[in-house]
Amino acid sequence: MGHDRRRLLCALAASSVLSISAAAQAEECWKGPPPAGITITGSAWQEADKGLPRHCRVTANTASRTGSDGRTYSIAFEMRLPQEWNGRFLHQVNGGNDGVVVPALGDRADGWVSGGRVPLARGFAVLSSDSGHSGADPANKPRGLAAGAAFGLDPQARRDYGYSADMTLSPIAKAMIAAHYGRQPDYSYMAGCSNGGRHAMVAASRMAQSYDGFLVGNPGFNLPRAAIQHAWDVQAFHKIDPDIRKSITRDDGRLISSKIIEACDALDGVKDDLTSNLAACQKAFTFDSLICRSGANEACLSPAKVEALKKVFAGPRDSSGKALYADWPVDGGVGMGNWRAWKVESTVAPWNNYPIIATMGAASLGYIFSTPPVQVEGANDKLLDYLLAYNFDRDAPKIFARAEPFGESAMDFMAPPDVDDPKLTGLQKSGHRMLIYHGAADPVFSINDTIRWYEALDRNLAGKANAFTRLFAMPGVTHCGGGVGLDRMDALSALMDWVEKGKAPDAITASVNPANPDLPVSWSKERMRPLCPWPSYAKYEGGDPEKASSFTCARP
Ligand SMILES: [Ca+2]
Repeated sequence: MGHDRRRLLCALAASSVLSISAAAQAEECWKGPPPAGITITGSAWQEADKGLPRHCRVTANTASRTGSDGRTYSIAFEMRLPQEWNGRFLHQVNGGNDGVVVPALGDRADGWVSGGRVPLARGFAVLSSDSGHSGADPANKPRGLAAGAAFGLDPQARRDYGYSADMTLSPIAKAMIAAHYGRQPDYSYMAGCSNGGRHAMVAASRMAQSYDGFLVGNPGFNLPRAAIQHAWDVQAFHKIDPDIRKSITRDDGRLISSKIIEACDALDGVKDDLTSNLAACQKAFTFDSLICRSGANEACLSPAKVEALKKVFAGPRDSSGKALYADWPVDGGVGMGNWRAWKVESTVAPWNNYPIIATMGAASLGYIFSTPPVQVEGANDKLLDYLLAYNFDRDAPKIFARAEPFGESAMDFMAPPDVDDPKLTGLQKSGHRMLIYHGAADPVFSINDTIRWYEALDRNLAGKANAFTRLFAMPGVTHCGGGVGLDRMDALSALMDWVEKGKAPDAITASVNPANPDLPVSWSKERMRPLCPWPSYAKYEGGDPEKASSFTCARP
């Protein structure tokens, strides 16, 4: 005990020395000692630049330890504390396998869900972390493309990635805000997309009292189950062509999208290349309509391609027919945006390391989501081989398995604890709010899974879920943006109005990203649409079809 205490004091003294020497070269912005257990590794004023305000950037870490795999772990994080503070705290939760301290801006740099201005620029104090492991750990380098998932060999690193790092950092960030500004934040938010959406949804279940509002994008709340889909997809597409990149070509992707639009476009009242009435579209389109009829070989697909697509969209099952993840809806964005990148071919940085991004899922599935871990070799062909050999009877149950030293299964540490029977008791009691958005053409996390989760929640709450949790489907939009849809909005302000003014979001106005190469040339760059709370959709009522005011949120 005494020894540990001396070590802590030494560490504090060392960090003070560091602070003083840092002050000599750059203008020091962190005053006073760090909260207990925190090592400040840097602190400097960042002058206003590129739309960001003058702010104090503090880099730090906590919970340093040696893992059961002999590697060194800590939870590394940064806080950006604007000089002109708006009194709010935003905990930014990040995507992929984490492992990197993404700059604490509060949103992607383009501010796609915060009105084009990142929360830091709007005056929020922002926290971002690596969730307890470093993807750049040199010891993992020999694992190649699987290096970023190798932390799955350590039980605590798994737990930190799943939920524990967020729980550790939340009070620390609030204490640092109080120390820096002299008072606690008036309001606290958590926001992220993809795995970040998962972080926020898990936090809404495990620590609802810690945040007034949760902004949840394309949530991978069933991430281990969704990773099984990668194996399912790869096996289906491999049957079309062993070079999966050629299985569904770019032209095929465009054809699938245009045929779905053709079948479903008018179901929302207007032909505008948007299939907003998602429920009706499922009945109006069949993949069989894509099959080449006798003699035709253009603007159609081979029976083998259609079989594979039907299999992929039905979702993975074991040999007894039990669903292992979810099915997928058809929507006008399918085949466009980042759909092919996730399913069959990735060409855009940073994912172009992988032939398809699904192979990143292979490393996660083996190292992080299987118990005991499967040490998948990190060359592209090895990752593919693992997915091709994945056995849905033998391997899929490993996401539910517990075996010492892994006391929690992947579903235990990755999913909200009440995932299969959601009640969100803590969130409901706290009076806090959750706003979820999800691209209808997301190829990674099926919006059907999110819809089913939301409908189960609503049933459990006798139709009152929308009092504190709302889900907004984004027609045509793929994984966290892109596709044939409107993927720019200010969901953050919608959530703030709900939390701070009690004004529930009955619709969120979305606009287009003018740089999106997949948008039809006929669309006005000024096009706007309401995004509607599920189960309603944007129905055309008449007037200028480029204007949001020509639509209402209607029940199917
Ligand atoms: Ca339409």
